[in-house]
Amino acid sequence: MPNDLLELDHVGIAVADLTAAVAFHTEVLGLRVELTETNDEQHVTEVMLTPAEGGTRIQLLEPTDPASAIAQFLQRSGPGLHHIAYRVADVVATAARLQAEGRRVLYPHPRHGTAGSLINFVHPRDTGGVLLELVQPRSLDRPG
Ligand code: CMX
Ligand code: CO
Repeated sequence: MPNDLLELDHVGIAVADLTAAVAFHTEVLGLRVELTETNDEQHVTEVMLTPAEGGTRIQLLEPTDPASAIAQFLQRSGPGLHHIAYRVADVVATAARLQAEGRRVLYPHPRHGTAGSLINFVHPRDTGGVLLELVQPRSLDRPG
């Protein structure tokens, strides 16, 4: 059995109003904002939040471009659950393994994700309906 999906890194939620969504998650749910950043490759502004004892985080995603994946999702489905992200040690290797099994990996090469991570995605039609993100965190020997 493969064992390269190490942890659930985050759950991604598409939002139309980031300020309102952050207010709900902090003031009502009590999550703590870990970081806010704009990702120009993904055309999103995102806020990553952590529950009281840590663990899997929540990623709120607001589109910065009407043609982006998140903007299109909002148009079709409205705000809500968008993807789940697994942490991996080697995103190229895990993507290659899944692709070799005939699943559609969305990028030929990893792109930049949160906090200097490397990311790729597996198409929801090849995973039972859930968009999967693979996240290789930035390591100390791979700055930036
Ligand atoms: N979750 C589940 N199903 C989804 C979905 C989602 N997030 N987005 C689309 N789908 C479904 C649609 O409902 C549709 O289903 P049917 O075939 O049953 O009608 C199908 O997928 C459409 O597939 P498509 O036409 O190939 O693709 P879309 O234009 O809808 O785009 C996707 C979907 C996943 C290819 C696109 O969103 C994408 O490229 N995503 C990767 C990038 C991304 O999501 N970035 C934002 C997050 C950034 C981050 O986490 O850092
Ligand atoms: Co994500």
